[in-house]
Amino acid sequence: MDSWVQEFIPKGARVGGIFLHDISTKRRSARSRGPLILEKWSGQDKVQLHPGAIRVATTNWNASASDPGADARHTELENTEWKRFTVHKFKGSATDAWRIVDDLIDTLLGLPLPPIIDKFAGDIILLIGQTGSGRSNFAKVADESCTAVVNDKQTSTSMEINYYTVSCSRPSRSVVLVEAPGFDHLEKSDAETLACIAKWLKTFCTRDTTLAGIIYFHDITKDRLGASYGQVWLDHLSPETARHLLLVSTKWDRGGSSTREEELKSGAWKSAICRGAKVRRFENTNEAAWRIIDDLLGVQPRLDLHKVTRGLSGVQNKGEADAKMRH
Ligand SMILES: Nc1nc2c(ncn2[C@@H]2O[C@H](COP(=O)(O)OP(=O)(O)OP(=O)(O)O)[C@@H](O)[C@H]2O)c(=O)[nH]1
Ligand SMILES: [Mg+2]
Repeated sequence: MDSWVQEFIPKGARVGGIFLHDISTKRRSARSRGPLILEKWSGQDKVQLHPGAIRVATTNWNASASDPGADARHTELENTEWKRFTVHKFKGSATDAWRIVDDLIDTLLGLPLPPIIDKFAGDIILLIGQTGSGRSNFAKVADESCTAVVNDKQTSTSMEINYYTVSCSRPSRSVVLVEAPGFDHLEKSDAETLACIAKWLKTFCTRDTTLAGIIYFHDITKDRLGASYGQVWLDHLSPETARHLLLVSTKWDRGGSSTREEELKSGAWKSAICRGAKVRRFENTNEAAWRIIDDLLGVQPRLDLHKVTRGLSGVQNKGEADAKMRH
């Protein structure tokens, strides 16, 4: 089933399942747990069968015509193991078959379609960095009409991945900015954040999607650098990813200093720069935002999204290994 899904089912398709159970089977066996297995089955990260999208149908009623226990078995299973599912009796006619299929299709049509980003959606740029470093602000400055929400509070409320399509008219281009929860988040550990980015990219982007690049934001007014998995990720970047990485400092209008920028270049950012990452300042204007985006759009060939996903997933192990080395 897995390989069939891989080949024929497009990512994000709404998929339902019908589990058939022979009602003439008198003894309950592991087989009747099939719907539960179906519910847990996650085909190639593409198909997750929602309990509402599973129907159970009991079959072989003709063979059980003279068996008074068949109805009782059906009812018992319906009230116990199959409690979460809609259960039908399939008595062998085409009308019966279509009743079950139509019922399932009605449910499937009501399920929301997950957002799917493919190569036609535009170039993808990943926005990462400490919470509050100004990622939403960057998206909003690039395109005022985008859905990014700039947060002036001291606590971040962004727990999930958000993405915004931003466009610029002259010359015309549009990109998809993907904003992950920030590092150092009160509610989410950095390791969870990295795992969340990797899972999101894997689930919602098709295999042909490529990344134009990654922007790592840093608030230049911050007095101290903490140890974060973001830093571990920077230290272990592949040169291929580093070529598509911009280390962007923000909030210069609040009093940034070149000394601090130099300190970053010769310290925390050094290994990423040596591998090919570039340093930029964001001066909080629309032109500055598009200069940064255009910088990334100019780097060819595009990044393989799946290699980046693997890199992000690997950081957790490296972070833990580094922590052990320090102790
Ligand atoms: N003056 C100034 N303020 C900025 C700049 N960038 C961001 N800010 C402010 O910094 C605060 C946080 O900005 P956000 O864009 O919400 O930061 P974020 O990285 O998206 O934060 P979370 O998603 O909540 O983790 C807001 O009050 C912004 O107005 C900048 O370049 N200059
Ligand atoms: Mg934000």
